[in-house]
Amino acid sequence: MAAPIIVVGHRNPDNDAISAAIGYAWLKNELAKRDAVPGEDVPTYVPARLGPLPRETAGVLDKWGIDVPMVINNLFARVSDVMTCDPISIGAKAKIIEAGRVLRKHNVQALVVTNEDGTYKGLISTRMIANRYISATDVLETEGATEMSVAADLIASLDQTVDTVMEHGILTLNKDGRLDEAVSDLMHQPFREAVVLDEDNMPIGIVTRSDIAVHPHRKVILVDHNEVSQAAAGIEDAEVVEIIDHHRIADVSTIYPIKFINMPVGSSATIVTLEAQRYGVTIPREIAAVLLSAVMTDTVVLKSPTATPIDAQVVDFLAEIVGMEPLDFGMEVFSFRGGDDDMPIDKLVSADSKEFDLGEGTVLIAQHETTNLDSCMGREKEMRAYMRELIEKNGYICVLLMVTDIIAEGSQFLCEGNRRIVNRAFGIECTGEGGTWMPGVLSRKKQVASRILEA
Ligand SMILES: [Mn+2]
Repeated sequence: MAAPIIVVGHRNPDNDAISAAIGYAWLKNELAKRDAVPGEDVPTYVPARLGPLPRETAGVLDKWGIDVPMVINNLFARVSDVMTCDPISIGAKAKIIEAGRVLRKHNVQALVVTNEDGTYKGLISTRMIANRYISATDVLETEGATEMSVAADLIASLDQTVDTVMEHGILTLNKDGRLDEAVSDLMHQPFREAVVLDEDNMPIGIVTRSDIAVHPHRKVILVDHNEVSQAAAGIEDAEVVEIIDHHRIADVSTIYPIKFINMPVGSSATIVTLEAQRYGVTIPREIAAVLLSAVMTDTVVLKSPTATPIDAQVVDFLAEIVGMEPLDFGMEVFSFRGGDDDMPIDKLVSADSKEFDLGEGTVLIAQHETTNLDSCMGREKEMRAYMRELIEKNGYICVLLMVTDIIAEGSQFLCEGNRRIVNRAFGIECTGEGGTWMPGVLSRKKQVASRILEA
C-alpha cells in the first residue's frame, strides 16, 4: 500500500493550521472512499502538525474526541519509503543448507539472522554462502588434499550453522531516518544490504542498493500556507500535491499542475468547508466543531477585517451542525486558552508569531488575543523582557507584540528593538512603556504586516 499523504499546516501552528489539516484530511479520505475503484489502492490522508498544539486546539480536540495530529519534523524521504517490510529471517543456529532452501523458496538475496527471541543478530546473503564454498578450494593448499577433500569440506559446510558464516557489521537503520543519509551510509559499507530495526531491536525491514536507485518523494498537501519559510524542513524534497490557503501567494513551487485553492477569506477552515459543500459530503458534528473553531479563532469571532460574508455563511452552516450559537461556541473556544495570568511568558508572547523579512532585517510580529487586556498588561515588564530576549537570541531588528482585545476590538501595540519601523508605518509613537492602543486593529495579516512591509 502506498504511503499515506500528509496534510499539514505551517510552522508554529495556530488553531487554523491544525484544524484545517484535520478537516481537509477527513474530507480527502471521504472522497477517496467514495471514488474508490474495486481492486485499486485507496489513498489515505493523515493530518500532521509542525509544532505544539495551541491551548484552544487542545481544548476543542479533547471536547469533541478527535485524535491529536502527529508531529512531523521534516518532509524528507525516509528509510520506510523504500524498505521492504517484514524481511525473511532465519535463526542463528539453523544450518546453511536450510538458509539455502529459504533463499530459494522466497527468491531473495539475503536473510536476516535472528536470535532465539527474534531480535536482530546479523545477515546472511547468497554472496556470503558463495564465499564459504569458494573457500573450500583452500583445502587444496594442504598436503595430500584432493578434489575429494574439497567435496568433503563442501558437504561439511552444509551442516555448519548460519551464525558461522553471517556478517555482524551490517548497517542498521531506523525506519524514520532520512533516506539521503541512509543512502550515503549504505554506499560506504562493503555490503549491499542494510537492516531496519525497531526500538526493540526487531528486524522490520531491509533496504538494498537496488531499492535506493529510485528516490521517492513524500506526498504532502499544504494547508494555511504556501511559503517555503513557513513549511516543514525538506519541503523542496517533497511532492506538494495540493494547496489550500488564504494567505498571499508566495514561493512553494511544484513539478506538476496541482489543485491550488487560495481565497481571500478569513480562514483555511472556511475553504475546507466550502470544498465539503461543493462535493456534497455531509460534515459530521465533531469535524464541524473543529472547522468552526478555526474560523472563529482566525477571524476573532468574525470581528477581524479579514472576515468576509462567506465566513459568516460558513459559520452559520457549521454552527447549525454543531447545534450551538456561533458566538457561544466562539467564546468557549477562546476560554480554552485559559487565563493570561498563569500562561508561561514564552507562550503568551510568541505562541502566535510570524517573521517578516524587510530586507534590512527581520521583524517578528506576535499576536496575543485576550478577553481581558488589563490582566495581560499587568505583565508588561515580563513581556518586554521576553521580547528583548527574542531580539538577542534571533537577531530581529524589531519585535512587535499586538495584544488584541477581542471584546474591545482593538490591539495594544508593544514594541521592542527599532521602534521607528512600527512608528513610521502607523504614524504613532510607541515608547518603551505602556504601549499604544490601536482601536479596530485586529488582523496581523491585513492591518499590520502589510503596512510594515510597505512602509
Ligand atoms: Mn489561517
